[in-house]
Amino acid sequence: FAPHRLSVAPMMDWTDRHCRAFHRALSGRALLYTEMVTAPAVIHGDRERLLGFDGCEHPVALQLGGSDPDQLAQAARIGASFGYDEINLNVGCPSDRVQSGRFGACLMREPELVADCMAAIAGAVDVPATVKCRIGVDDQDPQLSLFATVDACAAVGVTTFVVHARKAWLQGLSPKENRDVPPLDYALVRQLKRERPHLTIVINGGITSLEAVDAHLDDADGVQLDGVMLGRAAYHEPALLGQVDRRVFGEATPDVDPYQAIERYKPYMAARLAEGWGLHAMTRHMLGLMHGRPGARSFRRILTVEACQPGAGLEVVDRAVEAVREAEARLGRDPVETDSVGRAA
Ligand code: FMN
Repeated sequence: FAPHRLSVAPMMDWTDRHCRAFHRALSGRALLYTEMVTAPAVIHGDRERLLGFDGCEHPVALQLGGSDPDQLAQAARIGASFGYDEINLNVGCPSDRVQSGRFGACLMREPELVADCMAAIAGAVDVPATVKCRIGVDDQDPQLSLFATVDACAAVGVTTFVVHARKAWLQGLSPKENRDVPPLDYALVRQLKRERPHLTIVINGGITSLEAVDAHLDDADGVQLDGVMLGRAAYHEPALLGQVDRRVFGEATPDVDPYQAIERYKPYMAARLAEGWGLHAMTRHMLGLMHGRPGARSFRRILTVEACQPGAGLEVVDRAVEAVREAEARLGRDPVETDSVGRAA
């Protein structure tokens, strides 16, 4: 059992509990990460709101932000008591808010502090304590900064590292630009695995298709990476996840198509609606599900506009699905009528 073989990245404002439950409707095996939650928020904030999740989400990892070992230990303990399967430390987020709190990517400059934090987390919980990091920041030499962070953490017993294979440039780039502009260095991540073969190394950054996932997991150069983490691709084209149990984890199960995923997600949505959640809180994560299919635009529009109306229920989801089925049927009858975004082809 290799839970890290395919994971969905922590994404602030995106991978909330509803999103994770939806992704779980597509894949039983992918490891799902929460958004980053800061250690002080876990300790002092509304824990149920920040940490509550549904049992269907397992395996699910809690990502913490912070740089105070005692606080992180306390937050990790609380996370473990909620039932998270892994506690992950964010050593990659470049936002100003995070830098001023001295955590996230700027910790790439302080490997010993990261190791202290990881020792504190690992000492507080029985579940795995893992790191998600960049290869370096600013003018650091990534050959040195990546190995320094990994080796310091490995020395205190950390065995699993997710590496976003680019630097963060902490001056002058927005967090969004920091996910695209600094160049990717996949070769360095493979080098890390080659030189530290006993560690579990997961690669992340700019991986947009299952063909690319296969290529990263291939051991063509004698290096066998342990896993791939997908961020934006999994969010914008979640149908990808419907193939990963078979294709990446080697399960004998058939793929889950988007229609089946919606049916599987419905009981979760019904339960949350009954608790008073708005439909849109759940459907907003589904907008890309029909990506590439005729009717995808109508699907998105119905789930965006109608799902926001007060009292909107699952009938809105049914209407959105129907719009895709109708467009597919129309296209079947007249293949030149429309393309995937509804334009005349
Ligand atoms: N990375 C984190 O470690 N913690 C976060 O909370 C976090 N929030 C993100 C929010 C958004 C909207 C996006 C797009 C990315 C975020 N990231 C965060 C970075 C992703 O986890 C991932 O490392 C990055 O998007 C690169 O992977 P990708 O190219 O597959 O998207």
